[in-house]
Parts: sequence; structure tokens; C-alpha cells
Amino acid sequence: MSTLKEKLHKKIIEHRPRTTKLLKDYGDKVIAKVTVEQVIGGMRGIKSLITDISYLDPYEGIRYRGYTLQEVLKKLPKAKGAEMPYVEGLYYLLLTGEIPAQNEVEDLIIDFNNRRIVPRYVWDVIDSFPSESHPMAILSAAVMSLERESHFNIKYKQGMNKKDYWNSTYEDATNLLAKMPLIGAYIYNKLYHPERGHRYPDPSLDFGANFAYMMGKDKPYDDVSRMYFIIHADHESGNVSAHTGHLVASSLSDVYYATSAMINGLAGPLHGLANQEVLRWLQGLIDLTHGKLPSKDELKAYVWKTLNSGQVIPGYGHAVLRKTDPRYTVQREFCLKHLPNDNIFKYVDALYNVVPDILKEHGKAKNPWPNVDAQSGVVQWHYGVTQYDFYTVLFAIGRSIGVLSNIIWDRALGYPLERPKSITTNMLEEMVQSK
Ligand code: FAM
Repeated sequence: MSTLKEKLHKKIIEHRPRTTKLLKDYGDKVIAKVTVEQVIGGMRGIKSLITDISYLDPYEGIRYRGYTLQEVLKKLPKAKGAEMPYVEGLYYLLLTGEIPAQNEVEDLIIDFNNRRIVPRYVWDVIDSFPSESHPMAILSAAVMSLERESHFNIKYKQGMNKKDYWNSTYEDATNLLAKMPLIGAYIYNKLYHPERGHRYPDPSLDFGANFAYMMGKDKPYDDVSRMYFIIHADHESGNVSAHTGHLVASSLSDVYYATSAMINGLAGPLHGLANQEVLRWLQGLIDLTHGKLPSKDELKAYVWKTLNSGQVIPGYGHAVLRKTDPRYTVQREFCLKHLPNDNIFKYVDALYNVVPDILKEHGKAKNPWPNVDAQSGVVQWHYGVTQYDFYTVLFAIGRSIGVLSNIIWDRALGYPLERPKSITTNMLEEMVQSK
């Protein structure tokens, strides 16, 4: 058993009594109330999910196992000369709650490299898609095609004890995660660089560096990839992608079904696809001003025109956050350091000074500040990934790290099939009118 798996097993054994005690001694304790607005309005803020992988504070932003993004980027082991940490180190942290040592991450990199060979039939599934298909639809199908490889399914049919569900789920999750960069890069090359063909991974490189290599991108795109996958890894359990993965897996569907479902949820323009929508929206502004940085009044007019046409400003607002998204700030700092004079960065920077006040004046958005998607496309575009339909595939590769870590722990702690109760409108009317 690998050091990560041994440490994970130890953590699971330590944690299980806490969950048992909460259920046994406090199972009937009331911890929250539910309002009509929450039932009709998408369950905003209802404390009804539990995860230890990450927590999202509305005013502070995301913490991975208690660490802020700045702390994660500082503390996790890095490759020699790299600015951003190994992605494999984040998987170790999310699963164990511990910052791994350099040698522990280096062992995990080798373990990932031994798991990442993708069967030929997956390439055939990807190649069978017409080239105008959306990359997220292709990614979802490619992950689904791997379902036959599930260890969990084989063990389940053999009558596996539920205490061991976590073990084969870990194997499936780690096998799939190791393959995600290859599948993503293959889809990119198939759609946008068919002349390049498939680049096989370099055995000496880590998750992020290999993705850059297979995408045909030079430094610092290896660090761009590490940063991108790390900051998109998890955002607690209630967002559509993380919750979908958790929900589908709660029926004991294996991680391939659950990750494909996660990808489908992430593909919504109000969620992961917003990073593509930001670039599309910006393109309209750039075309309008012929690439010349617009005046503040021109920016305001463009923002109001979007709002008055009943559309949202992509990259702004958030269902939980009530401040600028720290994931935006990490990318902004990268841009200030590496591409301060990038034209699109200047547009994004100028919008940052205009959009929040307009959204406050517009008076609808509870959070007028930018989220992760307002800044993510700028970096990709600068390094030549200008096909913004592909951006959410990058998001999905990163989000797989958190969703798969959650699913392993869901099975380890025996979280059951998820089944909230629904009511009818009549019942809701009777409930409120009778009170
Ligand atoms: N532009 C215009 N209107 C907005 C807005 C924005 N950026 N953000 C929220 N609103 C509106 C929202 O549409 C709603 O209007 P209606 O009452 O007419 O439906 C009203 O403000 C109240 O919404 P809210 O409670 O503030 O936000 P929600 O929790 O309902 O929705 C988001 C959160 C993220 C879906 C919403 O802010 C939005 O649509 N943002 C633009 C799309 C985007 O950037 N999504 C990516 C989010 C990111 F974190 C991610 O998941 N990757």
C-alpha cells in the first residue's frame, strides 16, 4: 500500500468514531431552519452537507483542510525552480489533511505516472465526436467510457464489506485523476491542433508539467497549469459540480459515473462555463473598441447594456462569497507578475474598477465582486490557449481533485444515499398560511 494510502487509512480509522458519536449522541439535534425562499430559491445557505476537504467562508474565501490558498501555494512541495506546487501534493493534503514532505509527493508522482496510461478505446470515443462538439461533452463521454475499468464495481459484485468501500474507491479515483491531464490534452489537440497528433506524457514530469508538455506549451505554462488545477480543485460541497459528484456517488455509482455527472454540472454557464462566457463577453467589448482600451464611460455603457438586456455579467457574483474571490486574486497576482502589459488583462483590470459599483447600483446581485472566472481566461489566452470553449475542461481537471477526494471520504465514513424530501406547492401554501 502506498504511503498516501496507508496514511489515508489511518486518518479514516481515527475519524470514524467522530461521525458515529455525532449520529449516536446528537442525531436529533436541530442545527438550522429552512425558509420558503430557500426551498424555492435553490437551497442557498441550508447547512445540510458535511465535508472536511474544504470550507468556504463568505468573507474569507476557500480553505483546503484549513489552509488558505496563499498558505497552500506556499507550503506544498514544488519542483526545482517552480513557482507553483505539485498538484499531486494537493491531492495528498485533501485526502490526509497533512502537508506532504517532498519525498512523499515525489513517490506520489511516480504512483500517478504508473496509473495514467489511457486505453485506446478512450481515444476512439474522443475521435468519434464531430469537431464542432463542445469539449465538455467530449470530456464527459471520455470519462464515462472508462467506467468498465472500475475496481469498485468488481469488488462490489464479489460482496465487498462496506468498511472497505473507500479502498477500491481510492484506486478508481486515483486511476482516473492520473488520466485527466492526458484526456484533456488529447481533446485540445484533436479539436484545435489536429496536425500535432497525440503527445505521449513525459515520464519525468509531474501532473501540471506534463499537461503543459502535452498541450505543446513552454514554461511558465507548467506553473500556469499547476496554479489553475490547484485553485479550481474544490469549493466545499454545495456547488453544482461538487454536489453532483457527491450525490451520484451516494448511490454507489462508481467515480467514473460520478465524475462524468460532475463535468455535466460544471458545463453550465452560471457555473464552470462562466470562464468561457467571460472571454466571449470581453471579445464583444474588444471588437466594439477595436482593441483600444475603452474609457470608463464606454465600460460602464457596455456593462449596463448587458444588464439591461437581462443578461448576467459573467465572472461576477457568487452564491456564497460576499467579497472578491481569493481564486481571482491568486490569478491577478500571477498576471501582475508575468503579464502586466497584456491587453486583455488591462480590460479585466479596468472592469474590476467598474463592475462592482454598477452591480451595487443595479441592486440585484448579493455579491457584486469578481469570482474565479473573471480572471482565469486572461492567463490562458496570454499563453496561446485562445479557444475559450476549452477553458471549462481545465476547470474540470482541477475540480476532479476535490470531487474525487470527497467521494473517497464519503465512502470511508459511510455517508448514505442522499435523499432530501420534496413537498408540493399546495403543501407549502398550507404550511405557511396555517402558521
Ligand atoms: N450579473 C447580473 N446579475 C447577477 C449577477 C451578475 N454577475 N449575479 C447575480 N445576479 C442576479 C441574479 O441573476 C439574480 O437575479 P434574479 O433575481 O433576476 O434571478 C439576483 O442577482 C440575485 O442573485 P444572487 O443571489 O446574488 O446570486 P445567485 O446565488 O442566485 O447566483 C451566480 C450566483 C454565480 C450564479 C450569479 O452571481 C451569476 O449568475 N454570476 C454570473 C455567472 C458567473 O460568473 N458564474 C460563475 C460562478 C463561479 F463561482 C463558478 O461557479 N465558477
